[in-house]
Amino acid sequence: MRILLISTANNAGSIVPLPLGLACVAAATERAGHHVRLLALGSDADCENDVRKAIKQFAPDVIGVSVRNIDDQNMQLPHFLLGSLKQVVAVCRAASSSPIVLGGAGYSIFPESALAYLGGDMGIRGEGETAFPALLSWLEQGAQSPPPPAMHFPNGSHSPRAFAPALDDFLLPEPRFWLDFPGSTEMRIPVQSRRGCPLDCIYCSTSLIEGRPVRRRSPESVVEWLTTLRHGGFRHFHFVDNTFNLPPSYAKDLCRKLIDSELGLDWWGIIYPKWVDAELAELMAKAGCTQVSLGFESGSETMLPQLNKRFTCREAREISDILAGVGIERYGFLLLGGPGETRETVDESLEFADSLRLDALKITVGLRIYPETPLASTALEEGLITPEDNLLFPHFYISPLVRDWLPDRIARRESDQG
Ligand code: B12
Repeated sequence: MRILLISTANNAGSIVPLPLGLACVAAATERAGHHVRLLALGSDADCENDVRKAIKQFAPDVIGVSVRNIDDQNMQLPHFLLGSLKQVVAVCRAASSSPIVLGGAGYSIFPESALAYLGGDMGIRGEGETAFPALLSWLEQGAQSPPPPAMHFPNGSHSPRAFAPALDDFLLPEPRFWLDFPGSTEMRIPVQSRRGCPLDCIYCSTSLIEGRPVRRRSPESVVEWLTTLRHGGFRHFHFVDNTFNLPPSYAKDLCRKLIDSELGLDWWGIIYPKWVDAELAELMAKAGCTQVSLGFESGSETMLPQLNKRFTCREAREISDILAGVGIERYGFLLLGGPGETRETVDESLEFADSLRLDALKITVGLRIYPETPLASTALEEGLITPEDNLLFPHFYISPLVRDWLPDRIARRESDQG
């Protein structure tokens, strides 16, 4: 079959990520014997014309659309990002009668409401490498048998999800794929070594996207892939794993193999402030880690358990110091306004974050409410949302004890700091 896969870019954050997820789906679809064309739309380009042109030239039998970001999670000035994607789907619909399939991280959080809002014919929740080729065979055979796993339909019916237990069988994009993106050799190429997160922070949507158990690629295959990319001219990488340091034995093994490979890489990873000892930090630095996102989110002993964080302020501080000690830059994150937040806990968090002498600190006020999370239940109990609310459209939690004060407090702090 002829398969057109579309990704969109947007200016929701300071970094515009390269479409790793869709590239993985494209590789699996080609391997299954289909003819694939990938259309990565830019944020300022004339997207609708690009879509019309691609459909006219390629005449796809199926169109897959990747839905990554729903919104920018900014309570003060929320940007809902699906309006332009809805338009892209409408253009596909007008230019082609082929089925339109939705998938992606954002889609997987809201499989029903995103399908309804965007107007796709069907969606796949979660990873697409097995599910999308299975869907294509099902369509080729006339869609007579029960649908393959992870599918959602506009009438609300869906088939159960399935997660691959290990990731080595899934292909990764080759260097030539990234070379098509202007400036990509200077950008951070996304790398993924693990999927899934068992940690259950009260607000987080990751388990809806990737499931809870940590599923891995072998460190050997990650290093093999990075070697190919290095030889293809790429040096800068971003490990997009939810928690680079989980499990720590895997993280150490991966770092050791990276060190042995002598690739001279420079990479960024996301660290949960627990399970990092001096040995891991040193291995990370030697393996090329120059920056980490350090997601402590709060610096208050009262708030950490409220957010279901499994570390203490002391542990977060020790890890921050260990990382600084080996020369890794630390980008810290505070997420303020969660259940139970008070002026005192906010002040504790700000003081804590300042005392870490981070290289950068991002403060978010108000927590984006995702479905099926403990935060959504709390918001419901407290009357902040109702069961009828469609959470696809951004709703935020902010503790009633700081609601009238916190946004100004943080705005003032940020303007004071220039
Ligand atoms: C790493 C990451 C980042 C990194 C990206 C680094 C990089 N160079 O790529 C950084 C830190 C820059 C970042 C920034 C932001 N991020 Co972010 N990010 C992630 C994270 C943790 C992983 C994404 C990833 O690369 N996954 C790996 C790939 C392989 O998986 P995938 O893309 O999901 O693709 C698979 C499936 O979804 C599916 N699939 C994908 N496309 C398609 C298409 C079809 C047709 C099918 C069938 C299947 C399919 O198959 C793929 C392979 O299995 C996710 C959370 C998560 N666990 O998914 C959040 C996430 C995507 N980010 C999110 C957000 C909000 C943002 C920001 C807006 C935050 C901000 N305010 O700045 C910015 C936006 C940046 C931008 N302009 O787009 C949200 C999106 C939801 C929402 N509310 O919109 C997520 C889901 C986190 C969350 N809150 O739950 N992010």
